[in-house]
Amino acid sequence: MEVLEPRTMLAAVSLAAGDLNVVGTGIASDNISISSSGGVVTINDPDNAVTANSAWVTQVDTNTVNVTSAAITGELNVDTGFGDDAVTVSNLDLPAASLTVDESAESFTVTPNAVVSAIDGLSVTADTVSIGAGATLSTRQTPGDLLNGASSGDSSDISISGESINVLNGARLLAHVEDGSSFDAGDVTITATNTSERLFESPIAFTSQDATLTATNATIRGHDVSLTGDAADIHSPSELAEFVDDFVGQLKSLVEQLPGVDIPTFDGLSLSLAFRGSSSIVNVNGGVIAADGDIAITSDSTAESDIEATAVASPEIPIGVAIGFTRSAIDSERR
Ligand SMILES: [Ca+2]
Ligand SMILES: [Ca+2]
Repeated sequence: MEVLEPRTMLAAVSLAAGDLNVVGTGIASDNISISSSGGVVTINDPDNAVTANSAWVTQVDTNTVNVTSAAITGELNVDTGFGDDAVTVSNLDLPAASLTVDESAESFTVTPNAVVSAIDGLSVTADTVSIGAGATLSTRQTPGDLLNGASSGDSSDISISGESINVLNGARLLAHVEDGSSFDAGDVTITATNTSERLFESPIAFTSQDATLTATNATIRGHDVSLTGDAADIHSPSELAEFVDDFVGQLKSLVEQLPGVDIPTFDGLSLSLAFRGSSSIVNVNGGVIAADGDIAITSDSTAESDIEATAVASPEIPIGVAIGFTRSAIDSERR
């Protein structure tokens, strides 16, 4: 009987120079939740151990640590590393810090009706971002109501980027100051982007690179407010040629499955066929977008398909087919 070696998969939380660093397990899938109550920030991962790794961080149980929020005077950084990682934020008050979630997170979720306040800024990058219905993200400094209270200091920037971003019904992103304030508003920048270069999965494949930003009945206020969708499909033809060489033996049966391609009578052929697409959609349904600077809503997509056939079994019949789709849409409905 094989005995598995014990493995240590720990997330670690440490405070250094005012920065609270939440470092995930590395390759394991982290499932980190962050919240605060009564001036204490709690970090929990129900799936992995979380260890207190410095002074000011208190071990609560195997999966949970606490930190006094006033001790966090720089950034609260979340770095989840490799693996399919989730970061979830519910009610969170950072009265002296910013929140930064880097691109190592696959998903970032704010729970419905949560209030997340970080006066030094909010910066989130994840493949999928979901801001729950009725939730508030704020960088405002105000003793009053986060929407209508008078500012007591500058507001910081809110930046959110990902492949799929969904601001659910009635959520609010607030980086403004009130009219006539002597303080400055922050910018709100939301960018749905998908422009990475990908490998081909097979010589005959449809792959699409999509970026989607949806905001439903959202309130978004700041200095400059921008909502952007940007998708581009990029590849290098040399990659494709290698795959075609590998798959050439299977091409005949694949070609026979394609409607409108009438070449099954050839025993040997080389075919490279790729459908490439990209779409970028920005969808704003209702709500209020207000800026004392500029408002920009843009959507852009490009697809490239410049492949070439490599003739292997039948040099006289090289076939190359490339089809590129591109779709770019802005759907904005103001009430
Ligand atoms: Ca991880
Ligand atoms: Ca990851």
